[in-house]
Amino acid sequence: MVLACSYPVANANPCVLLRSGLLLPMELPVSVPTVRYFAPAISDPDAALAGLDREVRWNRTMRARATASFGRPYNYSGQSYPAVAMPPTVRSICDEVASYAGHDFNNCLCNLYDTGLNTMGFHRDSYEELEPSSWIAIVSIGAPRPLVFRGRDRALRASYTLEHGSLLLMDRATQDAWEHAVPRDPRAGRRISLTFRQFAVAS
Ligand SMILES: O=C(O)CCC(=O)C(=O)O
Repeated sequence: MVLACSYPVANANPCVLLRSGLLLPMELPVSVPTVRYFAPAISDPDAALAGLDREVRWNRTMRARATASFGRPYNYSGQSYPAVAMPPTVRSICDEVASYAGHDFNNCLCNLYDTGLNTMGFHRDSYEELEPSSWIAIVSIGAPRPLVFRGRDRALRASYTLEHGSLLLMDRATQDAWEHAVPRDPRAGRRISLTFRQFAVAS
């Protein structure tokens, strides 16, 4: 069973840690999610946190965590979020992420995890309305939290600790083969994630 994957430098020498303690290079036939992890990625994550705290008004309808959506309208988890222009901090993070992804994004869903008791359950992100070759980008600000992936057969697991100022890119193949979640972690502190998506223009 895969316990963790690590990308010490983005895309370089990725390896997986097996329960036996063996660290295997990725060239061996072990299945891991097709993600790219960059840490650090955001130039000033402390300033980003202060900016988000000033500029974001949180929707607290959901029990698991607070949310906010910017950019084009978005229907998410039973909620309809109207079009709202990206505030300056979100816009500037979006521009930084675009330089990693190689394309712009037209929606950002922000999640506020006040404590480690706030979670996101296992799910797959839909590409139905997204540009098929676009990335889904997760920026993390604040306390580190693991993002756990589980394969369709539920046997394979992989986990990435998302650090303050990090960026994780997922593609369509990731969503086809894996579910992901942010599990409960009572020791974790406050965290904000920003998930950027590129919706197809006509959608
Ligand atoms: O908060 C996170 O890092 C997870 C975000 C996520 O899974 C999503 O927006 O689909």
